[in-house]
Formats: sequence, C-alpha cells, structure tokens
Amino acid sequence: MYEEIFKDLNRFRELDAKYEDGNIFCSMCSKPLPITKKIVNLFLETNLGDSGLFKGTAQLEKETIKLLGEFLNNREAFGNIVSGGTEANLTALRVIKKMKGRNIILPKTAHFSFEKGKEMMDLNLIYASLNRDYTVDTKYVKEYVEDNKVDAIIGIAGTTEFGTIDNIKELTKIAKDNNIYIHVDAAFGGFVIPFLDKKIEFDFSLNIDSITIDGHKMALTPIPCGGILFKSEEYSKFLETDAFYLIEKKQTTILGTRPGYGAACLYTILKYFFDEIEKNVKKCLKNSIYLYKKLKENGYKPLMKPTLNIVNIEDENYLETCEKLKEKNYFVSVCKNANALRLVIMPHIEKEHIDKFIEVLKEVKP
Ligand code: EBR
Repeated sequence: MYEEIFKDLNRFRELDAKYEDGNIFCSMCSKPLPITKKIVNLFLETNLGDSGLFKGTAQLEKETIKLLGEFLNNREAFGNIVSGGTEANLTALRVIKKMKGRNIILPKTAHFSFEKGKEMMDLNLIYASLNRDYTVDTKYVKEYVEDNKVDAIIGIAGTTEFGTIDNIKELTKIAKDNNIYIHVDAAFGGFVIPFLDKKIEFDFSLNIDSITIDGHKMALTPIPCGGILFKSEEYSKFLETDAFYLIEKKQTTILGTRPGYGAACLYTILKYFFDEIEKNVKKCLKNSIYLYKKLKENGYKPLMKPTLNIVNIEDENYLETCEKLKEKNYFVSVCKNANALRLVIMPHIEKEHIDKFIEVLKEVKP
C-alpha cells in the first residue's frame, strides 16, 4: 500500500522541474539546507496561529525575529515570520494605511504584491520613474512628495527584475524630512547585500519603518518562510486583531493558522549555519559575474554588470527567445521595464550549468 501511494504521488512529482538539473534560471528559490528536513518534521504540527498552545514555537519565532533584527541592525525590531515576500509587503501596507494613509509612492520595479495590496486595501499607488541604471529616480520621488499628499515611500533593495538597489539612504531622508513612512522591500536582496564587497546601507541602520526579508529566497530555508520587521513594538498596535476564541487574544499576522517550521528553520540557519548563507551567496555572485563575462565573450549584450545574482540579457525578441529556451527545457524569465531576458543565479546553478546554457542560447539565438 505504502509503495503504491508513493508511486502514485511520484507520477506528479516527476512532472516538476528539478533544481538539480541546472536548467532553472528563473526561480528565486532553491534547494533548502538538508538539515531543514528534520526540522520541518519536528515542527510539522505546530501552529503559530495559536501561540497560546504552541508557546515554545511562539518563543522561537520571537528569537528568530531577534536574530533577523540583529542581522538588519536593530535589536528592538518587532515582527513575524510570514509566508513570504507577498505577505510581508501586505503586512507593511496594513500598517501604512492605518498609521499614515493610502497614498504610496513606489518604483516602477516594485513587485506585483503591492498591486495585490492596492486592490485589497483600496490604496493609491504612484509609480516613480527609474534612472538609466534601473534604480528609482529619487529626484522624481522628492518632487512628488513635496508637491502632493504622500503617506509612504517604498524602496526596493534588490529588484525582482534586475537585482538593482534603490538609493535607500536618500529615500529615507526624503521620507523623514516630510514626516512620512518608509518601507524597504529586501525580500531578495536582504540576504545578499550584506555580503557584497561594497557596503550599501539599506537596513535599520537608517531610520526605516519596516523591512521585508525572505528566508526562502537566499537564506536556504524551505518554503514558506518570509519575514516582516518593524522598527519597534510600537507598530504592533496597527496590526493587532481581536482573536477572542484563542488562548492568546491578539494576532498581528494576516494569516490565522500558520506553520511554525519556517521560523524554526530560519532560527537554526541564522544561529548555526550563517556561514552557509555567506558561502552560497558568494558562490552565486561569482557565478553571476562568470555568466556576465561568458555572455560578452560570446557576443551577447548583458544589460549591465550585475549588482546581485541576477543577470539580464538585452534582446528585442526576449519573449520569443524565452519560449524557444523553454522548448529546449531551459527556464529563464523576462523583464517588464527593459527589453531583456532575466536570469537568476541561485545556489543550484553551477559553472557547468552556465556553460551548457550558453551552448543552448547559441542554438536558439545564434
Ligand atoms: C520572486 C519569487 C519567485 C520565487 C519567482 C520562485 C519564481 C520562483 N520574487 O520559481 C520581491 C522583491 C520579490 C518577490 C518575489 C516578492 C514576493 C516580494 N518582493 O511572496 O515569497 O522579488 O513570492 O515574494 P513571495
């Protein structure tokens, strides 16, 4: 019986693309650290939605937030381990709307989770133009904020499309000079930027109100594991919902029932395997430069030198090339703000996968 069940399930699983095949260049997730399998098992039935029952796991979530806070230069940070970047951004939007208002300026490169928030919370999103290097035009933001009623600024530290980093320091200055809120979406970049050779300020070392940072992107946790962190506990009052039937009467998350294993995995990795994150990030950055150089050597035009582990290739027919690559069983994605392909170099991509990819690219786009 047991064998039959797994034979049945494997029929479906076999249809999935596999990270280890080295043909997935479009994902921002990768294989989790092997030890997390055991951790998921240990915390499988825990429910952070009922923290009065799962007191230990709730305490573990708090410890995880503390570790994340320390990593982002704020020991006083308040927050939750959530399902990912989308929920983290939606949580920030909840606070912005209650605390300040509905007018939010954000870059054209902002992730589509903000569009979901707009629809759900009836927000007014103003999209700021970009500089030639695909970071937000802070002059545009400053002028708009000074001439209009704006309640919050959103900056991206590691854009989904290009991996570019907005000038968070300048955005924070504009926000604070005008007494408005600033949220930083570092869902992807949060675990990459601190390991770059060049030091870039993007976290609570600046006067930022909240940050999104995902475990399941560059910190080797299984899915789902995101993080939303606020400057202090003060912000919790904008999130608390009366949860009368629970032992613990207040909830600050959008989700009710939610797993505890994400927090347990991120806690373990931050506390005991921090070196693994660093090692993997550095490998990804190195491989991104390797791909960038290989592309140039072979006559392709990278859009720019990669900031993080995302490489873009200029291509007027990018949609067609993307499709042709898919026919060859290679998965890349495309940009919205440039005519370009988008390749994310995650830990499952090795140098030999890049060499093979170049050969396939030559076949579909000689
Ligand atoms: C890409 C998520 C992705 C993961 C795409 C795996 C394809 C995959 N990005 O196969 C930013 C800057 C992001 C982002 C997701 C989200 C949403 C927010 N901000 O809810 O965890 O790049 O998907 O994160 P999510």
